[in-house]
Amino acid sequence: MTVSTGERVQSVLAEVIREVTEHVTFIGLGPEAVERIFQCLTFNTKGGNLLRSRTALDSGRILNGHELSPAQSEDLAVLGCLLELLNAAYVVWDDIMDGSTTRRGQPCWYRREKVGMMAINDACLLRSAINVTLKKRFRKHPSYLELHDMFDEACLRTELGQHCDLMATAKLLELDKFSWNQYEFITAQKTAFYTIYLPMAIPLVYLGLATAEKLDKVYKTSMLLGHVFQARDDFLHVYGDPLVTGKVGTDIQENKCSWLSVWTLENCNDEQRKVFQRCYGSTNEDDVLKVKELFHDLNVSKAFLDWDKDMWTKIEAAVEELKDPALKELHTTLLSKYNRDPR
Ligand code: GPP
Ligand code: MG
Ligand code: MG
Ligand code: MG
Repeated sequence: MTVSTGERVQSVLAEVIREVTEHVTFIGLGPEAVERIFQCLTFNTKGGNLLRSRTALDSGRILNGHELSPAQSEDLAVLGCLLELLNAAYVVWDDIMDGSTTRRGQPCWYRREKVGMMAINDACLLRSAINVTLKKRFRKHPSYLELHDMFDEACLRTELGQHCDLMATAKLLELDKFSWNQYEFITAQKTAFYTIYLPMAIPLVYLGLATAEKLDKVYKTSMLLGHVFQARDDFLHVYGDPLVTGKVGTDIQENKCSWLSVWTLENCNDEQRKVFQRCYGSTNEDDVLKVKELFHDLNVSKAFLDWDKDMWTKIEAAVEELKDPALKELHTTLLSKYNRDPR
């Protein structure tokens, strides 16, 4: 019976979670506290699409000429799971910061009974679980230090992106400072680095195949795809069906520097700008409706879908230009994991 990448990652994730709970038991945590950590690790890594971990394992296979030893395959699945733990930590924190209510069709972790603000520490633990596993599994591996550095760098980048994202929420970044440059910085740091770049760069480093040139090529295409990935997320916050996305959007209320807000500010007339300035970033339902009406009047959704199509063509062209056959296949496989159509 063949096991799909998703199934493989899922079973390795269960093993990683078991090892982490074993480690905290060894430190001296009591059974109730250990059980609570187990619940937190399990709940917050469940129900997603495992895109990052599946990509890490598939990328490793492609880069190694479709042949991985059982140990390599296990290691790459573990490294993929560490990306899921990183994502889980950031999503738990992000939902608190964004005042979100649901995630993957369920109440956000911090909104669950007997969790509340304990979720902040839970997210710290989700992130620490990465280091526990790295040390346990990779301490003797030649790439250990570099892998450690990559996770550290990803944390810094993501937190810097989130910092700029939250500057808008806190209204420390005025609407007249919203720009495509600002938006591109946010998407590159808060999303592209850990979501797109790491799942391809980590297997390169783990397999000892990374060169500055290869990493640079992967970085450039990752920034493009990560930008589209985040822009689609912004689009779906307003135009997506929560039953499909699993989350109710709060970008308008939270004054986000999103694709839709930057485009609107660039394309509205003076009257419309006044409405936008008055209503954007407000939790009042009428204000939110006025912003949505404005999006409708400006046909923002069409502008977005046209932009998305153009970007996709640009990304395919960038992939086509890659000379290294393994890197090209790596990217083609990655693109096939994303829908051409964002809706
Ligand atoms: C996604 O932003 C970005 C993250 C999950 C990174 C969070 C970083 C921290 C340092 C906490 P988003 O708010 O657009 O995602 P979503 O729409 O899924 O809430
Ligand atoms: Mg956010
Ligand atoms: Mg959010
Ligand atoms: Mg979002």
